[in-house]
Amino acid sequence: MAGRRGALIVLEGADRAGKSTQAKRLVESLKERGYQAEGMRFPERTTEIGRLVGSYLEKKSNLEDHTVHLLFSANRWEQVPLMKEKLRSGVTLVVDRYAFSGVAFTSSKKVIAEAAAKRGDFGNERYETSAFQKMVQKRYAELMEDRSLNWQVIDAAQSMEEVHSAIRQLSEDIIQEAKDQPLGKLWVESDT
Ligand code: ADP
Ligand code: FDM
Ligand code: MG
Repeated sequence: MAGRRGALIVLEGADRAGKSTQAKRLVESLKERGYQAEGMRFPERTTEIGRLVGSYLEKKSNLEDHTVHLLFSANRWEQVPLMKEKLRSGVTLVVDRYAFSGVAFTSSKKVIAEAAAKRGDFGNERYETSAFQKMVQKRYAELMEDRSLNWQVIDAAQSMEEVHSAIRQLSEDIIQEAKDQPLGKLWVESDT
């Protein structure tokens, strides 16, 4: 049956940009406006794979870099059947981080390992150092050069309300646009 699928809306950005706050508000306001919408996050720490990732992020365990990259990836793939089912049934998914975090964070590791180790932390989890976050931001900027990905950039330095209304407007537009598009092009075999 053609049409009426939900949109896949992914929020990406450096730590503390406001992604989790905005994802929650977006789901609430879309629902108030009569859309079917649900939130998701990655890593999804409640699955078996997610618990391994969570423990790594909390520095309770150490994992080899390729291994943890693939666990982040597996943690997304294990949700794909559910995501497709929801999108097909008309639910718009608001996702707090996705594969772009996978690329931006893993590819920052090689470059930054030494510099980051010398600097003070600004959070408790792995990757929460200013040097690392700076590198991640640079990687996001490089990823956004690929125009086919349909990125929309929102200035996260604005007030919560301003950011929210910008995201909501863009989301309503994309929900209309996505409605009649096939799901096929959202996932390809080469996705990380
Ligand atoms: P992220 O999920 O990107 O790491 P959060 O949504 O957890 O970011 O927000 C990080 C912190 O910044 C929280 O304390 C939140 O209340 C605050 N915050 C979020 N958005 C804004 C904003 N636009 N202006 C000021 N503070 C914000
Ligand atoms: N992260 C997240 C990765 O390194 N790779 C990934 O594929 C994903 C989805 O995990 F530091 C990192 C990004 C961030 C951490 O933190 C998750 P939050 O606060 O739960 O977003
Ligand atoms: Mg968050």
